[in-house]
Amino acid sequence: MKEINVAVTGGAGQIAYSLLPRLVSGETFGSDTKVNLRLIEIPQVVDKLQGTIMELIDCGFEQTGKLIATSDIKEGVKDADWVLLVGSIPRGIVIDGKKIEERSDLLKINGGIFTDQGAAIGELAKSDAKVLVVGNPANTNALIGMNKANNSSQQWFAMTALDANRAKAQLAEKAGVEISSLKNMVIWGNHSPTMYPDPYNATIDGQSAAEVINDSRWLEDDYLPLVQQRGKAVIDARGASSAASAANAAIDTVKSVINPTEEGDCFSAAVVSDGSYGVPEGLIFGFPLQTTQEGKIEIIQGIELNDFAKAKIKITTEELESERQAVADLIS
Ligand code: NAX
Repeated sequence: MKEINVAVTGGAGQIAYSLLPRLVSGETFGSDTKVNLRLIEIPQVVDKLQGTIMELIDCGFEQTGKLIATSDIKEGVKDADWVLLVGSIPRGIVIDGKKIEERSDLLKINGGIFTDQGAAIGELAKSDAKVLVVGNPANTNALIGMNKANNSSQQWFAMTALDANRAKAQLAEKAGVEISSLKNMVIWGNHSPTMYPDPYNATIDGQSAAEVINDSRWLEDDYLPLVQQRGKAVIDARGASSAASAANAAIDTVKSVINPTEEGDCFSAAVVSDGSYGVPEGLIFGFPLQTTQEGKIEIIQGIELNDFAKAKIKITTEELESERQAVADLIS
């Protein structure tokens, strides 16, 4: 069997609980690959991971390799092929008597975490390591981590696959078609309520989803907020944020990166902008991506954007620019 090393931060959190079994079951990396898993947590929580490890052993998957729990990020990411940065400090937490509600404060606090993690990954993870940031604010955490890693042969992604899955599901329901009919779902920009889920370029059985649905009022006034606010709707209904669907989206992203993209389809994730579609260079931005037969990740070019799309992409770009500004001292 082949062997790979996968590091996961936030290993005791609720997303990790759904994610970890699927990483070591053969489903994600293939039945011919043994997965050595390093679970990383803050020191106050790291002991709890022993329980998680017991459960993973009790699953009895033959693809499960060595299982380690640590609060030392360097030990966790050493020789990692994949690093899934799931852990972060949530909005609303009280630190030094102050409730953290402002996005700018959240950016700074998490920025501190992602500088150390980025530096350790750049130095110690494999030279071709792939890094997926799930912890929010995901795009800007990835920006900080990637800059601190300063290792251009590694590749950083921020997760927008959950948004893409939500966006597909809503279109499929409205059009009354199977979810498998939906292709080319692009989430442009930030993983935040400014994201632009693109119904014009998404296709239903090869035809523009917007044309099939043929209801621009619904698409522009109802559909966008439905997708953009879906995370909040789950919290309101469940009393906790999306976990199983977030874990599923992380698995989808890993699979999309390691397997060639089907002809006529794309996958959604945020990667560093090279200036494509006029997006300022260096931002971690949600683009349409494909994995080539040779395993290269490319931003798909030539997608047409109508005026509505351009206006929405401008808003999410401006938000990411202002986030970059807020953490300028962490990425210089
Ligand atoms: P939980 O609060 O259940 O778990 C987070 C875990 O991270 C905790 O166990 C905590 O101890 C750990 N942690 C904090 N700082 C750490 C550090 N420096 N090193 C290692 N571990 C650390 O949150 P959960 O529901 O699992 O969500 C995790 C993150 O995903 C949150 O930031 C959340 O906002 C984000 N999400 C991102 C999504 C996306 O699509 N990109 C969707 C789902 C989710 O909201």
